Amino acid sequence: MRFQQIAGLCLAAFTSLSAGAAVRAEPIEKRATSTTTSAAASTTSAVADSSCKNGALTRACWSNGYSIATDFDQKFPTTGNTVTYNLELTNGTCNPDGHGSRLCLLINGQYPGPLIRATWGDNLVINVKNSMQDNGTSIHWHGVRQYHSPGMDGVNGLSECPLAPGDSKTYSFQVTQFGSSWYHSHYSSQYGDGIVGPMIFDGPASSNYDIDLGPYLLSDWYYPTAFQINSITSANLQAQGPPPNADTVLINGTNKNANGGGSYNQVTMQSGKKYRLRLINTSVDNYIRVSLDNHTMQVMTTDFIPVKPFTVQTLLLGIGQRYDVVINANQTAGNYWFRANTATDCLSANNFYGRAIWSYSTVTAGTPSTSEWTQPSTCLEPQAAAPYWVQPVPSGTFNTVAKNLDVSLTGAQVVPGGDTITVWALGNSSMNIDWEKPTLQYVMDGNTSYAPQLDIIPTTSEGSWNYWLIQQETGIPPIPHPIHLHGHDFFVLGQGSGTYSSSVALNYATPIRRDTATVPGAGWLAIAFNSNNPGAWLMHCHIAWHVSEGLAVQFLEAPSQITMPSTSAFETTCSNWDKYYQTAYWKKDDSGI
Ligand SMILES: *[C@@H]1O[C@H](CO)[C@@H](O)[C@H](O)[C@H]1NC(C)=O
Ligand SMILES: *[C@@H]1O[C@H](CO)[C@@H](O)[C@H](O)[C@H]1NC(C)=O
Ligand SMILES: *[C@@H]1O[C@H](CO)[C@@H](O)[C@H](O)[C@H]1NC(C)=O
Ligand SMILES: *[C@@H]1O[C@H](CO)[C@@H](O)[C@H](O)[C@H]1NC(C)=O
Ligand SMILES: *[C@@H]1O[C@H](CO)[C@@H](O)[C@H](O)[C@H]1NC(C)=O
Ligand SMILES: *[C@@H]1O[C@H](CO)[C@@H](O)[C@H](O)[C@H]1NC(C)=O
Ligand SMILES: *[C@@H]1O[C@H](CO)[C@@H](O)[C@H](O)[C@H]1NC(C)=O
Ligand SMILES: *[C@@H]1O[C@H](CO)[C@@H](O)[C@H](O)[C@H]1NC(C)=O
Ligand SMILES: [Cu+2]
Repeated sequence: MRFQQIAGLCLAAFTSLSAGAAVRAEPIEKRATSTTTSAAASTTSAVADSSCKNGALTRACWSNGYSIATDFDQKFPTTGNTVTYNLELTNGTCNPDGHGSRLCLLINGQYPGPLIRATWGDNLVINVKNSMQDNGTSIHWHGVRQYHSPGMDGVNGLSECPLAPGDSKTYSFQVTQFGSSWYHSHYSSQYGDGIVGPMIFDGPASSNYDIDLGPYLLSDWYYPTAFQINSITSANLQAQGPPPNADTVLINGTNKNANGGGSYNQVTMQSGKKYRLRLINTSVDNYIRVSLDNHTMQVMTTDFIPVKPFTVQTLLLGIGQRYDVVINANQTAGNYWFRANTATDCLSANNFYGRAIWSYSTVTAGTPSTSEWTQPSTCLEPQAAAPYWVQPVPSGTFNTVAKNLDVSLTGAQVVPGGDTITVWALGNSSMNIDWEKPTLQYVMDGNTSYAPQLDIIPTTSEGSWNYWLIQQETGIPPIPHPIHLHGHDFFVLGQGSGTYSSSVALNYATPIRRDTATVPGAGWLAIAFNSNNPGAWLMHCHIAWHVSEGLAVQFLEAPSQITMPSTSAFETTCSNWDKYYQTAYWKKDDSGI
């Protein structure tokens, strides 16, 4: 019976919430034991409603046989609803912290860009118009799997040609995941100048909460433009010097500057309520550690992956990483600082920070006098982040089949101008994308003679596992790198400092699963992912300066099985781009991504 199944499923989700150790392979109906246990284990005193609809006390439920226990790689709803957004990119100005107006690349006239929100299973249609005078663009939907739609990944040089000024593209894809993320330009370091915005896909959650506060974008911010900083960074790298420091950290797009201008983001809490906050790191260079004075945060996701809820005082975010947290407004009514500190232990500079004010509704909002939680001193992501459902990786094989991708500084040439400059490399080679000839063009042509600087690596065959050891070479600055993979999540089998040794115990049984993870400075990261999504997928360091300097590879997965984008739309974008680029004022001067 349909109703029974839904109810059973949702109760099962509660049971596993309380037990905290669901094994997904087991039929979930069997795990439903008793309503009483489930209700008692939920985070408030009210009882779950009998039909187990998604609600404040039943966030693990969804609908029609889908819940937090669904393996969304295998199964996701198809709602038949289409949600449409129009994004127009323009060249304007912004002044997010009151320091002064600067050039800013805006979306629909604003920075950060508008929220894109859809429901699990919807079709998203996003019409992007490039109304900038002097830059191409392509928009990437960070963390979106793009199952059967690799032509919508928005990476110029892989999935498409850049959109020329005046041109438009319709991105459309089905939402097969749920949670919080962001979208951003993948055209050189362009997103550092403003082309970023948040995304929410509504679905079930592994923690209960009363109120969804929505996205909380955290970003480093510079007074010069990203294109200016990028060229200084590139020059500094020749002498192995650090990039320029950021000037501030923006919380939800705002902060006060050093002279007191600008304004703090303000949040009002009602005593006794639980708030869901979606922390999204949209930085270009800096690791940020966030905390709310006197309040702990219950973490429920890592990127798009629901995790067994765990509680922290502070949370470290690498670029591109997201954590959804629940904050319980159960402290003395007052004003509290929300802090976004740069993480000096991750070699991020310490001369700037972001602040916001969180106030209880019963007090007058004002400057807090609260003290911060003790700040950790190690640059490590939370290790308690076990996925909500256990998904083991075949064990024991890593040391025999894993291949190396070394992170190094090399003297390769990236600039088309012919200068030989020092750049970052992944796997001995620095990426240099060809905007005019994206990887999917090779696939359409059936041409396997890939230019070597595209750094194309074939994946293992469909259904089998890929194991990679990403090792930072010794003798170069010990900078941590947030590594992001497109088209997949990966399993983090291990992370450590120094040189990886085969005697290290890796975690195959309950690995953290996410789409962005850190190679510690002078350390290593061991990852695995399953070939289950034909396409051309970028894997890169999300520090904008590093990917601009080539720290990337691309995996070409099952080229013969790729669902291709419409040939005519693809070719029109490319021919418009070719026409524009012949007379373009600015030319490509980095990896292109
Ligand atoms: C933005 O406008 C400035 C000033 O007119 C111009 O120099 C710059 O090239 C423009 N940038 C883009 C991306 O259109
Ligand atoms: C993009 O525009 C900026 C100015 O806004 C300029 O500095 C940069 O060189 C341009 N880059 C490309 C590759 O068009
Ligand atoms: C973030 O800013 C947006 C736009 O100003 C606002 O609507 C939203 O409430 C803010 N979010 C929080 C959590 O303060
Ligand atoms: C964002 O990530 C970067 C680099 O990974 C990091 O330096 C920065 O502190 C992070 N920001 C936040 C707010 O966590
Ligand atoms: C916050 O916590 C500190 C340390 O436990 C305590 O001394 C202080 O009174 C608390 N502040 C408020 C406003 O509750
Ligand atoms: C407040 O809520 C947190 C998180 O749910 C909990 O760990 C803590 O014990 C609570 N504190 C009080 C004073 O109720
Ligand atoms: C990189 O070079 C090293 C040393 O020459 C070699 O052992 C390794 O296999 C190379 N890696 C790749 C991915 O080509
Ligand atoms: C394959 O691509 C390479 C690199 O762009 C090009 O030089 C070659 O002519 C192409 N081969 C065919 C058969 O199209
Ligand atoms: Cu990096």
